[in-house]
Amino acid sequence: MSTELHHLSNYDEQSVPDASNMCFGVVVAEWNPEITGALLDGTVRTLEKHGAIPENIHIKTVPGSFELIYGAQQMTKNDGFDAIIILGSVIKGETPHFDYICQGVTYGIARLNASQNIPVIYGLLTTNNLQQAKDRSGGKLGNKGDECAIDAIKMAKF
Ligand code: RBF
Repeated sequence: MSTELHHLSNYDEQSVPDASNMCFGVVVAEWNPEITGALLDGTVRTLEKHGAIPENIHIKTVPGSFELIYGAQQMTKNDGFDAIIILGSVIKGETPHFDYICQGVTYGIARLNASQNIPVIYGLLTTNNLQQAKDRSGGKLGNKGDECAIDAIKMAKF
């Protein structure tokens, strides 16, 4: 669920499996680095909080959110990963690019989930402005990166 009131870092810790034997791939977009860096911090911190060891968290960057599809697809070829997380931030501008990029990434990641054997967790912030992105990357609504880490652990266990 993603509503304005949903706090992204609140979850039931008891419901989260132990991640100490799990291996994760994380693909991060370089656009809006202040936001995606904060998403990555939240993701790594939360994976480690639940037992993941740093050597088992493999991070790659891609130029922009559209490239998250290719980055994630390449990671699905690695049998060693239990889950993959994509992290990006698309902020609405004055051209229709926002809609095209958001739809493209959403469709691309959905396709990977339906066609590959590794869950790909969707950590794409799609916001109308920078403040909304800050609110969801460690601000007043928590950190989408925390949520993605929890979802990745749960889906790895699934
Ligand atoms: N990538 C992002 O991750 N976030 C953005 O907000 C974003 N805005 C873009 C706006 C325009 C007008 C263009 C042309 C690209 C934008 N991109 C953005 C980059 C896009 O995801 C991709 O890296 C490039 O289009 C190259 O394939």
